[in-house]
Amino acid sequence: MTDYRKAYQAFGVDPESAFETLKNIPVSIHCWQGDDVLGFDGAGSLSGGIQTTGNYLGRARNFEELKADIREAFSLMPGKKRLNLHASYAVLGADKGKVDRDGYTFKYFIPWVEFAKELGLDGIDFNPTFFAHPNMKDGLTLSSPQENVRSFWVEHGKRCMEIAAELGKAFHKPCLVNIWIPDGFKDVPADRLGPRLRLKRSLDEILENYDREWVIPAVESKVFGIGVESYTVGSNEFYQNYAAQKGICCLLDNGHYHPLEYVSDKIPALLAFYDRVALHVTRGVRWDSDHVVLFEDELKEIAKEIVRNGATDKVLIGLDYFDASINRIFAWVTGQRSMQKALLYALLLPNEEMKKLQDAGDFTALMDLQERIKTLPFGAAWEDYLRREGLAEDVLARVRDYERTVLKERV
Ligand code: RNT
Ligand code: ZN
Repeated sequence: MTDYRKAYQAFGVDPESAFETLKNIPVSIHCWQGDDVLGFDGAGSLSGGIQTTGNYLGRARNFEELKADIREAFSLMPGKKRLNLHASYAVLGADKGKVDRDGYTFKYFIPWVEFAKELGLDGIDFNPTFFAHPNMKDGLTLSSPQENVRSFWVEHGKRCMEIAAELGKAFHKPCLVNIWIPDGFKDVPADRLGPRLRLKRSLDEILENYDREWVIPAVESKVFGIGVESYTVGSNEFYQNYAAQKGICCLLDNGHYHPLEYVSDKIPALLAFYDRVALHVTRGVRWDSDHVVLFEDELKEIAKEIVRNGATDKVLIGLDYFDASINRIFAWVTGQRSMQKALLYALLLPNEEMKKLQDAGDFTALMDLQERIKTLPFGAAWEDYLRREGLAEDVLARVRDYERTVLKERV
């Protein structure tokens, strides 16, 4: 028995069962880290208050390149993986330019299903793409006062619900459909209620008739975006009330709140009311900057709330970051590994013991325990987990190799 196990066992923690649990927690990995969120359906640049910065070599420019990069990145990621797709990644083939987002069907995603099956993934999650498209008018989509604009996006939402049902069936696992819209205003609005009532109506229409067995709808709120600083239609209160009333899911993106609000605290608040909570795990630096997820304090707190509330099957974990200033494969893998690390860290805590101390009001002993476990040999446990997954810590060497042989050719 290696030493790290003894160290954990002294605190009543069994690393073996932690590894076993971790292996079975799915993490949904976003496809959009590979190509700076551009997709395949014609958007030349991003819009809607989100931004990818940097110009690192090797951006995936098409389906084949993105598949190759996903294959490489996923081969370096431990644990159970799902793929998170945006509608803008439809593989349109000869229909490109002929069919718009309100006409997308499952057939444009069959190549993704085949690919995900080839990689042995747990399933695919899905997102309608309400940005980077000429039909965003005055920055609005589902909340637009122009009926032709609003109904175009409602149709897009409906198509996505239909596609998601097929994706769920294809893997026999429900597909999370996350609705995020960029709608908002740069400056002081004259009407804050009207757009929200229109958004409510649009969502009602999208959700009129979806497959409850295979689709899990979620709504993602936001506090503000670049260029839409003054008002966001889909705010936290709006979506939380909407989700509660409709019996759907809230998706919490930890870049979407005031910097002093913590998603780690919101998870248990929602678990008191909802069967499921979905996450976009990201790292905001001063704003919703979507930096690569790192093994930091708030990530650990988020993981603790998932693990110690017995919520590993209630919290649907998805990743959402995009960095174009460093090697994109490295960014992808580092973020996913950080999530896995945080989950392992949380699984290796004497959670029951700590709860008991809290309930007994022994905050002195609790502080003592919380501080002592911080210096346990976590690195050795992590390495052992990686080894069991057939992996090692040396991501950089592999990534550099791929950069030399594949990414550098993309000019
Ligand atoms: C934007 C939201 C949204 C997007 C992705 C691409 O602020 O976080 O989830 O990042 O859908
Ligand atoms: Zn997000």
